[in-house]
Amino acid sequence: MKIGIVLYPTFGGSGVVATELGKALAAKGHQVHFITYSQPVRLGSFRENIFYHEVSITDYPLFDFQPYETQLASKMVDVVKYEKLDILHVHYAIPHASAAFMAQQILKAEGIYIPFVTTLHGTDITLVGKDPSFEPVITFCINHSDAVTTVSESLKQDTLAHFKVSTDIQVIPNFVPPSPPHGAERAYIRSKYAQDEQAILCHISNFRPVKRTEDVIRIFAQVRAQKDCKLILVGDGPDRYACERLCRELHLCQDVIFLGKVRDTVHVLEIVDVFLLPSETESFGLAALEAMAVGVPVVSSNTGGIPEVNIHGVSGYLADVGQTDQMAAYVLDILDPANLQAMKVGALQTSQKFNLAEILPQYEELYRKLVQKNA
Ligand code: GMT
Repeated sequence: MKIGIVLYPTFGGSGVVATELGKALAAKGHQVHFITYSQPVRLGSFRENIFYHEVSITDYPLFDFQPYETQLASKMVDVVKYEKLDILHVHYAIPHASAAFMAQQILKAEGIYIPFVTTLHGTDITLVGKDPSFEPVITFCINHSDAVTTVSESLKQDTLAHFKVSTDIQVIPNFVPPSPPHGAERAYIRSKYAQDEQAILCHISNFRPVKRTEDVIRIFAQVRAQKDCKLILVGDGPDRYACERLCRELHLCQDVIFLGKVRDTVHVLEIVDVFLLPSETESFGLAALEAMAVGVPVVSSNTGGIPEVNIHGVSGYLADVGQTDQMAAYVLDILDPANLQAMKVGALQTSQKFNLAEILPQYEELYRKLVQKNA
């Protein structure tokens, strides 16, 4: 099939999933056309069957706000028409699904029918979507997509609760692609950040308030009081400065490493012992799954879709949002040499449910059904 994928090209989970999905489809022989405003972070170098179409944004002095949605819709029309795409898959409701609908209508007027799948990733529904000013557009887009998927059952229920949905929603969970282990290099890299006897805790996010990154520092402070350890923080965003300040206040600076944005987070995850995700809400928690997939247990909050990914007592532990004492106690429990190995195995095994090999055919099947229906 010839598949167009529309995504946010940044470090966010939705962009990561969309990019990895496209790469996996291309590896299976489908022709994949990414359509967005800059090269997706995880796209990597030249690969067979992958094409990238950049939406250029006009910098015209009349516009205070650039009409990205219109330019995106025009680009979709162009790519569908001239690359002869069979289907569009848009990640995130606004403005991708609304632009897809517009493109579909334009093409219909020219006698071309292009079905589009909308995948909801969470923030489009749980945060942005709750802003009533977006509600009519999001509801319309959901109900006029040829198919809608969510990345967790929890997000499906949230969508049904917040919008008047008249279409079926299929849950297709996120996945992690297999990654070759680093072996000997891993020990060398680890030695640059911690002594052998020190544990390494880790958190990866965009440091937005929903991630509760200051909780990460507070959990670490409590663990650090009982056990020699380091904390590696990956990512950047609005709450980073508050975290740096908190580290100074709590005299933790020598043990907390802020790496900033990192492209291949798997290499960081390979050297850590416990991953922390104390978010206010998460539709899925891709970062936690990525940690589990390299055998790193997770201590997280228990909201949204996280309990569908992190299984309490198996792949890590869950606690109520803000319960940093409880989370710190769980970290210490995992780091106990009597438990660590079993938890690592539990994390790895649990992650296998989200193997690429399990998830990819679900998208292919969905595309096939829609393409056949519209043939
Ligand atoms: O979490 C973010 O701020 C980024 C956001 C996004 O839209 O990329 O992540 C959402 O989608 C990810 C991929 O499906 C999920 O793993 C995250 O849980 C979800 N974030 C939230 O629901 C807050």
